[in-house]
Amino acid sequence: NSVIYRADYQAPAYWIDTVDLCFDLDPAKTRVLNKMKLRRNADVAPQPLRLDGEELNLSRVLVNGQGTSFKIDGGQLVLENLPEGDQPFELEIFTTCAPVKNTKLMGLYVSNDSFFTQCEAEGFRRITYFLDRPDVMASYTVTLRADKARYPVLLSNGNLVDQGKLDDGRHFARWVDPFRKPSYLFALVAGQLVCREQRITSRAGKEHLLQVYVRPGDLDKTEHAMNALMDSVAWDEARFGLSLDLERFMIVATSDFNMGAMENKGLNIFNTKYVLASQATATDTDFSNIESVVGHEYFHNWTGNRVTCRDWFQLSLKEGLTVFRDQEFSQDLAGEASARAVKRIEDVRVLRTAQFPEDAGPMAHPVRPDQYLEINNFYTVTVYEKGAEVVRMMQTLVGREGFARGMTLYFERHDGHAVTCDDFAQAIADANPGSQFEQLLPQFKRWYSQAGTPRVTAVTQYDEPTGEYRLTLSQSCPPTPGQEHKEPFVIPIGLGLLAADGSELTSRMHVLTQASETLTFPGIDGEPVPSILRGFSAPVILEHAYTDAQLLTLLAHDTDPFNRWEAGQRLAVNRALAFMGQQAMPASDIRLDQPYIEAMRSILRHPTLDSAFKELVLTLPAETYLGEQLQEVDPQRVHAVREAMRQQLAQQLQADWQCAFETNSDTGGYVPDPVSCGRRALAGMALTHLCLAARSGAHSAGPGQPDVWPGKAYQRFKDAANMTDRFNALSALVISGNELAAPALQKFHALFKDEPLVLDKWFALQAGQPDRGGNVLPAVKQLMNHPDFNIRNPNRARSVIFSYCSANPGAFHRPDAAGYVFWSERVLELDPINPQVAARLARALDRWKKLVEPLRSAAREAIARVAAKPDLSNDVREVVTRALA
Ligand code: DPP
Ligand code: ZN
Repeated sequence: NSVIYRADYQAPAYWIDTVDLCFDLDPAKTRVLNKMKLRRNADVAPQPLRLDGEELNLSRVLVNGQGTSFKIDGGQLVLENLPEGDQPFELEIFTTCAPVKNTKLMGLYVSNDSFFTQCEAEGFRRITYFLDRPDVMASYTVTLRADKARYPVLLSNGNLVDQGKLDDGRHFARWVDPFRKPSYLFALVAGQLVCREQRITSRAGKEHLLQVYVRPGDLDKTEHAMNALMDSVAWDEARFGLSLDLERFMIVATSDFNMGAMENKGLNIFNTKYVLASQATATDTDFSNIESVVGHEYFHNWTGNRVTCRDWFQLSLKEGLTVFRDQEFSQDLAGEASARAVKRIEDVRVLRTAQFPEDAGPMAHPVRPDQYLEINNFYTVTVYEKGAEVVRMMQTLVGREGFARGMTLYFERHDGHAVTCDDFAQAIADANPGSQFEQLLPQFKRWYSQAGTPRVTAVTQYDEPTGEYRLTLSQSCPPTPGQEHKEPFVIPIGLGLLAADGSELTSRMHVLTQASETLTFPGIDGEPVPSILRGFSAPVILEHAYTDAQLLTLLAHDTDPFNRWEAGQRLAVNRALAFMGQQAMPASDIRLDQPYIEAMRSILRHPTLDSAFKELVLTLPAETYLGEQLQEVDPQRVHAVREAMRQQLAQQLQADWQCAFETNSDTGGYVPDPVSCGRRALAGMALTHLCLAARSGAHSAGPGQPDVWPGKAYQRFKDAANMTDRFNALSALVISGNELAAPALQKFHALFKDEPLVLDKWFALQAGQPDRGGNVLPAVKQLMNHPDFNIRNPNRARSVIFSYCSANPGAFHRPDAAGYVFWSERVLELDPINPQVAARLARALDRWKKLVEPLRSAAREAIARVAAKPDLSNDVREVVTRALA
């Protein structure tokens, strides 16, 4: 239970070459016989064998068939009297475990009377004693034995080589994985499952069997996941020349899962949320998430499984790279440039609303962390999303082809091995000899070692007489825990200059490497408008004193869709900050200026822009993003200001919203393609604003007759042919606080009471609704008493508790501190059940030091209350200790 440091890495003292596992599956007492062939690692000084184990009952240990002495030390099984010399030896370990008692959902557990496993990062040690570390790669043979009626389907990694009947109604299946793998990629599944199958022939001419396993009754919701899987196989072959290396590739869905999904070799296990979809039960967002996650896990087969991590500090080696790959996959599937841009904007929004705060808070860590207490706490937006941005910058610097060459070299060098982030960057550099990237590699790698979000400040100067335009770019990076001083980063900065009329004068990619650099553009006729950090070419905060006029020009004309959207966001941020500065002004007095309103109107009315893009531009920056722009945050004030701005947009653009709704509300037969998704999103947004406008009452008799909209929304809610339209209509009623929200919610529950993923939405919508006089917390407490609530199910816990504590700042940060008390109680309640989920929840107060008083003191007190509990998990202890440091 102490801190682990990256610098302490040592190669394992033993290698495990083969593992033969035999399971007698029983919920209360599963017996595991583990026969391994081991040998000493000749490169390491002789030492006892120490095998990891957790919550196991050990009954027998044999070395080469003979009993042996052993001891248990700190949970580890320690063997001192092993055969001398380099000869391989056989080790046989017999243990039992209790899957039904496993509420942590790590190792072997039971969900809906089926068995599942989750071994990443360190769950395999909860199944048997092992060298549970990713650099120990072994060949696995797995035999599963279980009651045939209760567990008709028995799955593990690789190929099914044998199966048959046993006595007493039991049966068995034997699986052999043709690839060596680390223990974290082991998986087994046993239960009553059905599957959708698809046979495919790859580009390389090989036959493969693809299967998606779900509970009986869910088969009609697997088509989209299967399509995504087929698209993934084809994409990785086409884009990177990486083929499926298995005869059989399986996905299995479970409703009890800590993460989104897991890339176990040949046997991906998924949260049902990222598999099951039908137009009646899943939204467009669900469909698109399924595509990304199916792609993500499939792409891990190469980036993660064939080449894996040497140690867990290298997690971003596989995660950053694989997120980058799934982002590229989704962009390529989206097709058109405008749809790609929408995906890019969505990805950046996630980075800025979730990763930037992490990088500025107590849990800030480099993409390749240097230390951890609990590795589960480092499956973070920094390792994943910022890690993906680091890979993206590499591609930007060496070009798409240069990057593909680098990937090829990476696999040539490291296939079948456990390697480091340095190895990856080196392969990209070596595949591009003489490139700027190769020269800058040591400096570039600071992206792996330095935490914190760099700030790039741009200052411009225009010399009218000579026509010379100068752009000075300076970088700095604030201190983060344990890293006071930062060296300059390599920052690719996409640049463009627009003339005052919006036409593009020039564009280029500049690579900023110094603390400060000045670029000179000669012969510019009239002061241009700079478009900086196009495409969000680096994960930095860009500071530039844009004037409103410049932002309006960029919003109207920039050829770079990202910066076009960004200009709209900056206009909104500037206004929100100004309103927040006027402490005395009640939010109800907030009035948006006409130039801004007109700019939003012209986007909304634009004849050629995609609906999806319009929806992004018209969406105000998130409350957390606004909060990050402030020195000191009053989340309720932020909420009130943002809501007031939205109310203004609703009222001032009423006719335009109506037009947007009417032109986008009928998308015909349901297809989740980018164009129709965009239209549904904009229609939904329009409906919300129309219901908000109706709330004001001021226009109730006017020609637009806004008061008819809640009724229309209710009708649409009832008649909708797909979940996206239905849920958007329901949300419009809930968000606008209309009296029809209550009957609609009731009806929604009745319609979908047997659909757990839809019920999650129902819970989340209520826990995340805008606060009206402190009504949300009591509602959340009531939801927790609802018969459908179950804190042990992570999806359900997240839908209620996280939707309130992490996603509803205006309702959570109550001056009476009742939100914080609720939070601390839930963290403490969840910790003994499922420490990973508890630790995620614990992070809801990461940014407490930024809060205004009395919130700050109240939050600190709540964190201290959690920290005071003596037997906290490492997971929660690490989070709260860092928060208080
Ligand atoms: N399941 C997680 C992911 O795929 C951990 N590998 O990212
Ligand atoms: Zn992953």
